[in-house]
Amino acid sequence: MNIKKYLENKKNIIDKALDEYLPPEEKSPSIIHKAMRYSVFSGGKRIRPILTLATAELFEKATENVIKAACGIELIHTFSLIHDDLPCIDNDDFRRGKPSNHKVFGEAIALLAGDALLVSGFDLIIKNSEVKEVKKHSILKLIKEISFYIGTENMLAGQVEDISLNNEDIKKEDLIHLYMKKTASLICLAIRAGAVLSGAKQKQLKALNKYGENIGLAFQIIDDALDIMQDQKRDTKKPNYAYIYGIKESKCESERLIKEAKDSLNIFDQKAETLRSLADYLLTRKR
Ligand code: GRG
Repeated sequence: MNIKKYLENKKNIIDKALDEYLPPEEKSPSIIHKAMRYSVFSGGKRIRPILTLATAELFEKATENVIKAACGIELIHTFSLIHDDLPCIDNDDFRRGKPSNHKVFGEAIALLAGDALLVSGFDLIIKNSEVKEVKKHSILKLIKEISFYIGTENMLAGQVEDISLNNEDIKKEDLIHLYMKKTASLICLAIRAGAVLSGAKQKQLKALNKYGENIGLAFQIIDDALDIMQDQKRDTKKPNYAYIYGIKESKCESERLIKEAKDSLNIFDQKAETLRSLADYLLTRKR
């Protein structure tokens, strides 16, 4: 399959839907809607919502069945990036090569824009219950999962570890633990969302979870390698796999994880070809 075309096509669908779901900039209070839209439309790859759509396709479900939940997850992702860049956390002036939200709107509005995106993310997921074919109990299950995957046992825990640990004294197992929480959690959740809303069985959910954990971990290791290769001014104290173990080892480890991710899809046979291609694409991405 032509994965580049697939990604482009899905990204267009997601961008259009996000534009429709988010309040217009002019709507009062205009400044917050401007700040939300600034970060949502500043060049994100939409990997997470694409994974939700691709997982629904695995179960032969239409995009309409999951698009609101997929976009909700992208809003939650955007919220986490805005807060991550704040001076009190990572203090990053740039995101995706553009001034970060607080550099454009100031810290207070950036903080509130993040909060608003988190709330809007949940709101969109709840609105996914308006789709007739989707069972109401699967929406409840998904909301429960989201609170778990982004909460203090997962993504939030990862962020706490990220600001508490540094390259000098971190053990490999702790670094992997941090990445599972900080990055793999939300990626896993995006896949689970597609599966839960499509009525996946326990065995299928388990296999997809394994796929999600492995691509999520590989995603962060690749992200670290890209950071080392592309950002000379990065913070060298911040936990980074490629900084500690080198680019070659990062490549080997991410390839191993992607293979493991694809192997966990064996129960789906040929139906999982898109998810396998998406996993392979992560190894070749340049941003
Ligand atoms: C979840 C309640 C709650 C709080 C969030 C701030 C925070 C706590 C977490 C931040 C976690 C974080 C920034 C993880 C980094 C993950 C990562 C590799 C992001 C980049 O993902 P891409 O490349 O981004 O998919 P694009 O730019 O394509 O959207």
